[in-house]
Amino acid sequence: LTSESYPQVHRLDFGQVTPKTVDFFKSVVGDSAVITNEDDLLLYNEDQMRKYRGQSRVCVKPKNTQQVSEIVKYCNENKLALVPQGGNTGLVGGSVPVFDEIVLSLSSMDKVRSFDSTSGILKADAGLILENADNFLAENGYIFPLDLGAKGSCHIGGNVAANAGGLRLLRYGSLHGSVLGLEVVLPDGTIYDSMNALRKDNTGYDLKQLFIGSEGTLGVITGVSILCPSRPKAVNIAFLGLESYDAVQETFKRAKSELCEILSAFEFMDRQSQVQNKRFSKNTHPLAQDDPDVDVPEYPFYVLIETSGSSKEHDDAKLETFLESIMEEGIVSDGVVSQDETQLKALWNWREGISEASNMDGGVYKYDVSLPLPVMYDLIEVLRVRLDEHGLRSASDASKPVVDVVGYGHIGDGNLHVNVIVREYSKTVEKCLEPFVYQWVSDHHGSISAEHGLGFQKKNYVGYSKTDVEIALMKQIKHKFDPQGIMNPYNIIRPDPELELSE
Ligand code: FAD
Ligand code: 2HG
Ligand code: ZN
Repeated sequence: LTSESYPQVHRLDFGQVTPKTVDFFKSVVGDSAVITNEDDLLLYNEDQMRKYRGQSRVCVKPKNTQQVSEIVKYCNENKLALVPQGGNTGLVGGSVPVFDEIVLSLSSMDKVRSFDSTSGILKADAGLILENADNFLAENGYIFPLDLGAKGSCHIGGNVAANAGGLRLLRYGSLHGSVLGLEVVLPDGTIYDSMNALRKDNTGYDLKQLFIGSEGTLGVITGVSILCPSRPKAVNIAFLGLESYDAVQETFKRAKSELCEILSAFEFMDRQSQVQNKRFSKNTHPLAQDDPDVDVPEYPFYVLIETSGSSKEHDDAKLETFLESIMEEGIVSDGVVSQDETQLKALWNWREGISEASNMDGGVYKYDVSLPLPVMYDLIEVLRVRLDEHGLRSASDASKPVVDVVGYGHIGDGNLHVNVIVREYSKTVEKCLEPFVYQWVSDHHGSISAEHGLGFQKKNYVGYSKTDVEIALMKQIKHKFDPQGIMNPYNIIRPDPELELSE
């Protein structure tokens, strides 16, 4: 079997799903939790960018860890490949099958297991939707230490599997710090359980860390135990317009020193990202509220700063002093500050909407990179020039495949999102971008994946960010956990030579 979508990749030697397989799954999870209808399967076969599509013939939705274990054990014994799937919001083609891998969806495991309101430790099923987790915590005066635009669909288990970064990382750090324990079904069906959630436990290797960011290749995460901070009582947002990327960097430096402990997010967006957002949004641009004739003001860069603290008067005064000083000094040209909860949400929605707006013209090539701040935005400019030199880019000429390149991201984390908006996916554009982007990032001492992972998209390019020694160790770990290679087999790294994919 050769996938229609990926003619250069060949199916590895796994077993086929048969009526017997389906019967076994039904005997474990019940008839209604096994999906075999082609139309219904599309939801699980295709990613949300409509860029990656597999041909799975079965999706199984276990309701508890024991059922996951029985399913996975059976798959291992019969050498059947499978893809663990959360909310299917991943952006690197890792959450959907490449060929006919079985989809193991965690969506029926969505309960809070326990919450300790003294320590702030939440224990929950992996399939709990991030927004539901955060709403539950809000009722208890706590906050989930991760937030991202896909919160309404993504699962906390998917977040852990992807080691998602998101909008709160600047304040609360990465999941490698806040996840205290995991429950994972290993590829042979064994249940690994470290849900006891101790903040301190130096008894040997910290095994749970291996699963954070493993993208479904080492096991199925079924439970998450996570340390949640108290919910800040006072939150403010300032949305600013700036004349240059240098001014963005200077504002970040000043925000760190002058807002200090109340700074909780620092996001940047270029003008092209705002134009794209405006094309698909009914809302007025945050800095065009007084002039409805203006779609997007002329500033080349925009910044969203969030402060979070415990005292509104204190935070308001601090933010005001900071904004006055950077505006008086001409570092920032324009800005608004949220006046209430509704405005605050609207400003975040504006920032979070860029990802989806970039995919509204027909397709998008997304690159998610870490780079030293001084050269970060150069990548966007270099790509625009490159696409122009190849005659591929025009916002107005529909015969050109590329509409534009937009840049935005988590400046506070050194993380740039490059979205190359296309009218349709095309090999010509892809070849112009890859491996050029990865080489450029490597030459500038960055990482080819800051927060979205490698998935299927970048599995062949890991060498641009990891050494041979690191890759060899990763392969050994994969082999140790999953000797048959059944778990998400076409993701993250190429398998060992005897399983090598042909180019
Ligand atoms: P999926 O997409 O279903 O899966 C992601 C990967 O994890 C796959 O490899 C899958 O096999 C594996 N997986 C899923 N669940 C499990 C499990 N239980 N056990 C083992 N493996 C599993 N990412 C960021 O880092 N920061 C952002 O700010 C951000 N914003 C986003 C905004 C939008 C609008 C969208 C669409 C995506 C965004 N993402 C962001 C991408 C991000 O990785 C995901 O949204 C999220 O973390 C994935 O969770 P999910 O449940 O949808 O996982
Ligand atoms: C964000 O920060 C997400 O909005 C998505 O990580 C980025 O779509 C993207 O490229
Ligand atoms: Zn991001």
